[in-house]
Amino acid sequence: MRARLALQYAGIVVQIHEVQLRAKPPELLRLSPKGTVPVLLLPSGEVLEQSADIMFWALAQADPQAWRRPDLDAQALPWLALNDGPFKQLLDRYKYPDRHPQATQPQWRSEAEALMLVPLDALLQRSTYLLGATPSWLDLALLPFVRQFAAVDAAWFEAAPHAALRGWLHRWLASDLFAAIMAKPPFAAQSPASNC
Ligand SMILES: N[C@@H](CCC(=O)N[C@@H](CS)C(=O)NCC(=O)O)C(=O)O
Repeated sequence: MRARLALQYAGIVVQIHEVQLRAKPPELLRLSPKGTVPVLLLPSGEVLEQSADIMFWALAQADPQAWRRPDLDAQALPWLALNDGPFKQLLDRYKYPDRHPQATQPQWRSEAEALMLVPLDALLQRSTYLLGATPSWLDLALLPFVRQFAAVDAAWFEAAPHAALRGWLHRWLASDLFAAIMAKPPFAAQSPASNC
């Protein structure tokens, strides 16, 4: 989703091939044997197989509102590492507690809350977006994961003491950019809105 958000923001038209993760097409595995999505094949033949790399590539093509400003990376990259590492792991455990019986679902949630939700909420109590008054690539990079987290138990997230984070998420989910990437291309199978 962060890749689609960045491509849409940068105005880059791509041919979207939706894949069923339980039946990965041979072409995907030929381009990227690791078998995860998103994968972007460039006209040059170069293959980008990490969502963050696709996001940065898109912003290098066009960044009309300067969402990647040189001074930001130093602040933003540690958050990306925290999100894609420990937070994503806790999110998976919170989503699928049966696969991770070492702790209960509320315990995984509390760990994730302390690690990520509380610090992000603190940032957003100080500014409208994660790194200031205007959006940056970090908002795009983290949004899909906070959205997934909120969706596990929406009632809990709506009542949790993270009002600034909730407001930020709601603003993004109500944005034209988000609506644009969630719109299904005409030929796509009507599968439920994915989290990827
Ligand atoms: N580090 C990769 C992770 C991508 C990833 O895990 N994608 C999921 C979908 S959201 C996937 O393809 N899962 C299928 C699998 O792991 O087999 C990235 O950021 O692009």
